[in-house]
Amino acid sequence: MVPNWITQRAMMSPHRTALRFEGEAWTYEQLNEISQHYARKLATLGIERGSRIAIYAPSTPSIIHMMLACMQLQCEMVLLNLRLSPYELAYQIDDANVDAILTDDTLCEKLPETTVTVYRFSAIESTAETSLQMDDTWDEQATMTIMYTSGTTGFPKGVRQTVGNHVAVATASLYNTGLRDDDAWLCTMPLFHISGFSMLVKCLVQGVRLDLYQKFDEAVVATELINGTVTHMSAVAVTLERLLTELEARDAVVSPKFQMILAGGGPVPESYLLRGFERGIQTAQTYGMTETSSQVATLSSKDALRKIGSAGQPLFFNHLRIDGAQKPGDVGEICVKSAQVTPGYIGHFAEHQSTTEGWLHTGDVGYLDDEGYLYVVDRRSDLIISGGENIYPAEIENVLAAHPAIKEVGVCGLDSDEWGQVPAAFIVAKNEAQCAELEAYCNERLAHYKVPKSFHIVKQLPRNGSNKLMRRYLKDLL
Ligand code: S0N
Ligand code: AMP
Ligand code: MG
Ligand code: MG
Repeated sequence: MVPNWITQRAMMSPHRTALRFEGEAWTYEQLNEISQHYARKLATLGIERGSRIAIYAPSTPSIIHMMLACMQLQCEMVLLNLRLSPYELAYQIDDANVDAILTDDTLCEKLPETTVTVYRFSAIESTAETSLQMDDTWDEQATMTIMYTSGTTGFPKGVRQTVGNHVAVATASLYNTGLRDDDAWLCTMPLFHISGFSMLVKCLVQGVRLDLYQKFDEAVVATELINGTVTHMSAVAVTLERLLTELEARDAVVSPKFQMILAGGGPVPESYLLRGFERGIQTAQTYGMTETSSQVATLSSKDALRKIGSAGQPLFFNHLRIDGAQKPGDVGEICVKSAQVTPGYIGHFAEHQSTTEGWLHTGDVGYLDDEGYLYVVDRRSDLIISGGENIYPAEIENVLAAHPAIKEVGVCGLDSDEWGQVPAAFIVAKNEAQCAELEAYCNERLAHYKVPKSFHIVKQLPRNGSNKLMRRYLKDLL
């Protein structure tokens, strides 16, 4: 059992600012009251402990209020990625077998047709409250969030993150970053990813402020850092680079009050870390994933230069191992054992074990040096990471293979200055295939970041002796 974070935090630091958004602010006491108010409205709609509720909304205070209300009720929240196409949303809504969908009024039209009841935030607002006492404690084993992450087969898997998983990260990260009462996290990362949601959890559990933004805007972020209004933020390589370029253009350094950027979600070029130092920024490279409820290893600032390029030592309560490694420096699959690791999946993948003898096999390749610092050298096989969003080639191949003009298709990632990597499609055509037509076909069915940036008509695809597509040789066809 763990205490109800929201009521516990409101009891311990009622008047401390919890959340800021576009000039408005809420204390912990206010967030507690608001969350209970919405929990009682949701209860009137039949939502109760254990209900599985999809949430589809942008990063504004409303989504925080709804998430906290769902926490109060101990619901399972399925957090839907705003960039998905209606087809992709429909798959997740169906796979998760949700009891209801909560959505921001502005996004209602973007939802696919569904038999599931959709409640707009405005409709929830005008619902009467049911009298209800909030639980003082929460079940550690209970699933709090479900986030879909793409898989090698092209079918996304709903990853469960329990109350205990989230507490474990918030605790472990404290040992790494330390904490002062006046710390504040700037959050531009999507709340539907663990990168963003874990910030909300840290802020509640640790009692620090969350400054929320609906979108990443480098000009706004640079100003906040220069003014020292926040102390921490998270970034992926793309947003870090945009921020650095902005600071360089202004010839500015950040305030000494600003402590660090947590950068991960994919490889972070060393040159960005060095450019950050020039601007007074400590950038802590971090390694983690949806299945580990966020960071499992992070480089502390004292090691920033000495160990540049490393994702750091494991956070204290985590155990890392390189599969098959005999000695430091041996490269192999990164395995993680900790209280942060998901207990498993839902829906189609409910029967899949997430761990073997307690170890999560991440699929990522790396090594530990002689002091136990992690170096990630390669991502999970075939995974493309574009601007921090994961794409598996099979997702795109499955869509294109259904197009009448296509006989065979293979997708791989190509390096991109803008996004790190972008997908490219290689096609053996049955008959005349127009690339613009194929692009439109993908645009309708896939999140836009998954739509191949280039289509290449080829005579044949590289295959091995057993006729298996060898994606790593696709680039050679260019
Ligand atoms: C990079 C971002 C901010 C780009 O979004 P932006 O600039 O707001 O784009 P839009 O204006 O919405 O759209 C403009 C056009 O750009 C296309 N587009 C948008 N994003 C991408 C993309 N990623 N790749 C390719 N194209 C993209 C749009 O489609 C649009 O074009 P059209 O008009 O044609 O549709 C945004 O992508 C972003 O926020 N990325 C980050 C996502 C993220 O959070 N990833 C991390 C996921 N991983 C984890 O959560 C695990 C690791 C982790 O927890 C972590 C990660 C980092 C730091 C800390 C942690 C931690 O451990 O705590
Ligand atoms: P996700 O499934 O969206 O949670 O993405 C997690 C994946 O991002 C990991 O499995 C890695 O492939 C990649 N990743 C995360 N952090 C790093 C890092 N520091 N360096 C390289 N790749 C990373
Ligand atoms: Mg993912
Ligand atoms: Mg933009």
